[in-house]
Amino acid sequence: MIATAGHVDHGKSALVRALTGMEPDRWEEERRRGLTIDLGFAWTALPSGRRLAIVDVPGHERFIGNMLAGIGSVPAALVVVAADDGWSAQTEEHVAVLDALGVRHALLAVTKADLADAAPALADARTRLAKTSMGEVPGVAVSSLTGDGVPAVAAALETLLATLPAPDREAPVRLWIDRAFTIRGAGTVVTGTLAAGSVAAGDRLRLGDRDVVVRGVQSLGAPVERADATARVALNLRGAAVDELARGDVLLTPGAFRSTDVADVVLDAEPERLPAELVVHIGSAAVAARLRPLEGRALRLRLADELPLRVGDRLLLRDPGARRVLGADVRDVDPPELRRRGSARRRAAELAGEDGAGADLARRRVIRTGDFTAMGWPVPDDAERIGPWLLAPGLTGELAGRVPHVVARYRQLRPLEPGPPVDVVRRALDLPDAELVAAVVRPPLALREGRVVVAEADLPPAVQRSVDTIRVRLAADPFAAPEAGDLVAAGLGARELAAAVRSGQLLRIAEGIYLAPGVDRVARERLAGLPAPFTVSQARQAWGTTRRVAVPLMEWLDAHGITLRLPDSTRRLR
Ligand SMILES: Nc1nc2c(ncn2[C@@H]2O[C@H](COP(=O)(O)OP(=O)(O)OP(=O)(O)O)[C@@H](O)[C@H]2O)c(=O)[nH]1
Ligand SMILES: [Mg+2]
Repeated sequence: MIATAGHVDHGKSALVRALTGMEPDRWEEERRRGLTIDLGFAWTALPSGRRLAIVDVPGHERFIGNMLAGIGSVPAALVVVAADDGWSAQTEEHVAVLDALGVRHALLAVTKADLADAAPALADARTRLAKTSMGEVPGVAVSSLTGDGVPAVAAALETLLATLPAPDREAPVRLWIDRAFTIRGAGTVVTGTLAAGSVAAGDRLRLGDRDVVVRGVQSLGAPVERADATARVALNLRGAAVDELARGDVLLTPGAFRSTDVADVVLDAEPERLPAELVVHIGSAAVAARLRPLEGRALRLRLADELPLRVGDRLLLRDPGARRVLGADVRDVDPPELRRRGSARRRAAELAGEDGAGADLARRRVIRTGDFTAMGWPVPDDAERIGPWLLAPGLTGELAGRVPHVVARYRQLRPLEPGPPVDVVRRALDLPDAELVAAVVRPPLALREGRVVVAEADLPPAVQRSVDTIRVRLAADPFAAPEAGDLVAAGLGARELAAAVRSGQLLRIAEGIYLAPGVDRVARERLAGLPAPFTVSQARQAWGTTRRVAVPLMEWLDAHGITLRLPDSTRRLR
């Protein structure tokens, strides 16, 4: 694929006609006025059999918007200069656009060689082009009127196409629509330049907030099963009416892109003076944006409409008033807010950094892998993956190191509980998903019954069985602490009981009195039903237990600040 560029009336359309035999000026008005207004599309087979599609753009300054929409996804340019007129205003403007877009492949055609000596225009244009992203560009003199030089242009195009980098056909599709129309019997059809990926009938694509289905694909005027980049494609769509579609809309591989209305970019060169607003061009889209200069070449763009931008995208920023264009690279499509003093400068320094995906992931700490790749980042080799999550390298180790402190602090504040609930730990570590907590809990900590507990003493099976039996009984009757004889009979000596307490399964109220963790809540609930103050005896009755348990439990509740002992030894809840 190639797109024309050049000043009005310099013979772009005539050359396209001479090369392809097709009429790029589709509109009656264009043909009547001899002026291209909108984009034209033509194609041909070159002598080698290789097929070439051409997007023909208008040269008139009034139609620069159409020119930008046509050039947006095309990797190479056919720069046209008329021998009798030479380098002109829109040659300059179009070449500035190509330069800002970073187009690296181009052919220069000096037309109307039948009217004037082409050599001076050729030499001058090549010198000027050499200073742009296109560098040393081959040049051919041609007359579309006589046909002289047309085969040389075709041969030069052949050579140029052979040097284009191979497009990534595995890439997700982002097809910028340049036309939408209906065909009787087929329905809605859109066209665009497929710069990467491939499209086939039956594909489901995303259009704004809905899905559409590709019913059929055409490329270069003929139906195809599948079109691979780079290609001109026409897609017959199900799920969208033509009046809901316009140039600048975009069809996307579902889930592969995220839309954003803010992006941090880096300009090619430090700008002298920037307007407060300009127009952002990408693909066939043009969206107004407000600028926030950060520092140096870094800017933040706030878009009037969302665009499915990716890191690494090339943007053309246009100041329509000054007829000036700037090229910019997208460096972040989900940038952090800049609230603190000096944060704009720090951000600019981050954006200038070259370490890309790794640095970005380090800043984000944790993100869904799909969201990270949808922003355009490759997954760094050393990133950690947990389920759908991507973690910055080394983060799990750092978090695992923090968990013991979180648990210790929680147990200090709530000594009656075996350990913090998982969600408490999740929040303390600022993680988005409880699943991630499990990955950073390391021995002697363990997850038990939705909490992070100290599991240093995983009990021997026989002891665990005895403890389980006691816990079952305590679940039925929370204040029925086992008798000393029962404990001995169950094989639970001082060592085993201490281990059960450490593992968070039993609570030691006093010498020989063991209850289940959480008993403090039940005890308090029952006491809340008593008129205050109450006696130990009333508490004992409320708990349905004996003095052997009630007296030490009452003191334990005093000691843990749940009850308050009054001078006459009655209590009330704190
Ligand atoms: N003598 C001569 N005339 C040419 C040649 N190429 C184009 N023309 C004439 O120049 C005029 C403009 O040609 P177009 O091909 O329409 O120019 P364009 O660059 O497409 O113009 P816009 O699309 O409006 O920017 C027409 O009248 C053509 O017939 C050529 O090689 N020799
Ligand atoms: Mg034209």
